[in-house]
Amino acid sequence: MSENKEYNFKQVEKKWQKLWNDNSCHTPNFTNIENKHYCLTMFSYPSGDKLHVGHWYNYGPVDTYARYLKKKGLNVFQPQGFDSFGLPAENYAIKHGIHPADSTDKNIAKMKAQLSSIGAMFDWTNELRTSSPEYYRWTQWLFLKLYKNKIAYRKEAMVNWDPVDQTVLANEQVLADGTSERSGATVEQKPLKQWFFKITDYAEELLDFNNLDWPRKTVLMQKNWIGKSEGAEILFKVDGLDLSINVYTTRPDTIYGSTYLVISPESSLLNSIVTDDFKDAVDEYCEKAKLKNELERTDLNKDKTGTFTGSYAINPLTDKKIPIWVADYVLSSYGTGSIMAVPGHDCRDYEFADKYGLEIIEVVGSEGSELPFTGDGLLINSDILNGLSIKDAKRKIISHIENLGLGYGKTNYKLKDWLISRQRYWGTPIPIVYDPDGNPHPVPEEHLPWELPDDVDYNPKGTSPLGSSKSLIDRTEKIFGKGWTPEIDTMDTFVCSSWYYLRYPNSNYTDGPFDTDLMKWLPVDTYVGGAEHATMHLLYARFITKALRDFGYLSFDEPFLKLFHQGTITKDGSKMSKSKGNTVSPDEFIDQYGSDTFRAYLMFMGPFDEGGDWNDKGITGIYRFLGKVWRTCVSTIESDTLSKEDSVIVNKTIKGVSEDFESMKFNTAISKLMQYINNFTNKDKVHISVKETLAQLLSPIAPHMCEEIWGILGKENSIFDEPWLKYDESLVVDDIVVVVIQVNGKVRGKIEISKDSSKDAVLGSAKSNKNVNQHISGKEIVKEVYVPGRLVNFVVK
Ligand code: ANZ
Repeated sequence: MSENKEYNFKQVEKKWQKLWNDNSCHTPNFTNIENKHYCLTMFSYPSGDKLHVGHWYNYGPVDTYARYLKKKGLNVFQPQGFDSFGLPAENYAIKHGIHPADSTDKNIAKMKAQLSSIGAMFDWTNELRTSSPEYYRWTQWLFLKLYKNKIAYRKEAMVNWDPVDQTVLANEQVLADGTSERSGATVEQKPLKQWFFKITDYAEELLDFNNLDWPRKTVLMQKNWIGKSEGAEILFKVDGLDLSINVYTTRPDTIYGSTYLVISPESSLLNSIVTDDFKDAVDEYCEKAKLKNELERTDLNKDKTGTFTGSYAINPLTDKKIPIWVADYVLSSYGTGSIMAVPGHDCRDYEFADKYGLEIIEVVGSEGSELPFTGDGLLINSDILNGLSIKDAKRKIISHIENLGLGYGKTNYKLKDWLISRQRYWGTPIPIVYDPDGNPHPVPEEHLPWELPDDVDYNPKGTSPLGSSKSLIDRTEKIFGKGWTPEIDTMDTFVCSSWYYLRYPNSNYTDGPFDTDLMKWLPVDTYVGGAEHATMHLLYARFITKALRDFGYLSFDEPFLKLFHQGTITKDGSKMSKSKGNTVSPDEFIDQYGSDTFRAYLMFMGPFDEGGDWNDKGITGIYRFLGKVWRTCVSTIESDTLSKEDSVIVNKTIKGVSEDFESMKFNTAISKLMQYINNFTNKDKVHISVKETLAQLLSPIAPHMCEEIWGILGKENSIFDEPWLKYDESLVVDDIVVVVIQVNGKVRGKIEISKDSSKDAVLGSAKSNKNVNQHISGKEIVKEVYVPGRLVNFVVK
């Protein structure tokens, strides 16, 4: 560290953090909408007591981007807050024996101090905490609006029950192997009365990503999650009964190949369909099915099971009697809960039919391929559909069954309504009370916030902790009357984060959830956070925005225009996270090398969207680099003139770094600045513009140091008020061009040459290109064509 003794990062960083704060540098001018840029990073859970390197990796680089945008002339708003309700905070509190409110406050205080050490442009005047009554009263307001508009509703449903955390989980919190994302326990199914938000009303609109600059992968994940499928519902009469079974199929074209029906074990039709002889076997089968979750039931690799009901249905097109089975590979929660099985063309049906000896009919020509054939082909064995393509056959059969009154075309979505009830303490109380007959009523707005009571044993016992609060029951009876009871579930924490971005522009607003005058600051222009939020938070936020728009509170359709996912920081190969216990604290590095060095090091680790495995070996390299920057800018004597050569370096670096910042390629921006400084470190004198350019380009990455350098260079304004540098086009034109080489008109290679190279030189290097050489060696070159700077063509015999 001796080389760097002139630069006292501790003093400088503290000094600027204080000055920036004292001068409210990070609160934008909220009245200037024209250049507004709302730059948001996903807020964090105060679940542990420390920010780790992974958090920094989200906040540091995004601040660099925000500072770059500010220098480009944008009026940047970068707020910060805490998603302080929810399981992580509650579990932490339980583990440490402290009330969640106290531990949350303490954790937030520590995290705030750490966040401040980043020296980011956070507008702390608009901080928010989702667990504060000033915030959650508006989460409750949101619930009431959804309730009034029939988007929030209550129903009994099978829910995912986590036996370790003793709570219901949303589908998204259950991993593909059927275990809980958080506790790792095998999730069970349990019936409970729950609150839901009807996100399915928005399924179609949520598939529209027009005008959004989002990662393709995330768009695809949301689309798959919503899972739109187009098909038909068709009625099959049950033989001998005055009853029909309605099936959902995406392949109505294959109806002539449907040789049996399957109904789900939960189907309410079962009782009427099962014949006496088969009742015991069916009952036993259905009991067993209860033990499996949806993922196990739909797993393609698992053995298919089922049992015959004793009844038959009539295939409405062939008039043939086909058996009705019950099997758990058919889910009650999708489509109509019953299917027409087509073993010739569906893998699950084929496996099932093969196992139980059911008839298999081929109805799509497979030209020798084995069954089940799921590809494209022409219809066979299908009467009126014979010879048609699948597409045409679908169209024809749908209109045919519609005409016969046997069914109709139908679109289905995999997306289910959002289950928001949690049987936990640390969350927003659901503002609902029940009259003595058990009917739900909304808590009138004048009673909001409907406060979370204190007199609660918050250790999980399998029922909602709020049920143990005497004060909550007393409050309810006092306001509503004797015999009235409160709802004791709290809301999923994802409800809190589904609207927080609306409140930030005025987080102290008391007349509503968000300051309507400031809604021009929305949508968020740049949103950065983890890709793991693709199907939960990011979908919920889109849904809530659309719902609030429909209720007349917002005039835009989407919350986040541009979305970026930072990569993941791993430690020894696995994701750095509190739950894995492999976190690394940034504090010691900041103490030893300073905040700027630490931030720059993180950004230098790899592409921002890829992340990387943490090790601290390279941090001294970055520390030395910043030391060089300091000495070059502060100690090197200034020369009067700027050579053409240096001017080219200056302009090319401005261009390159600007392009890198634009696409958040911070690691390559830093290497360009390293190359830049290497051009000047051995010179006795450098021109002032070399120094100024360096400080300017590096300022978003090392804000404290560059602000200090700016002052030393004699500037009175903040470097962040100084406009981003422009470059001189004429000085950045590359004199290297790529020439394509063809042999007999076919491209055989490419070479890079200097723009001014002579024809002979170009032809010489073209011939020595390895691949080209293979195509001309041993042959006679009859003609050599050269289009300067672009193309060479050798005509050979
Ligand atoms: C006949 C058929 C023939 C089917 C064929 C597929 C291929 P997606 O695309 O996922 O919507 N299905 C319908 N409801 C179901 C349920 N509740 N549980 C399990 N499977 C169900 O798939 C729809 C297809 O999945 C439907 O089309 C149905 O099988 C099955 F060659 O009907 B198909």
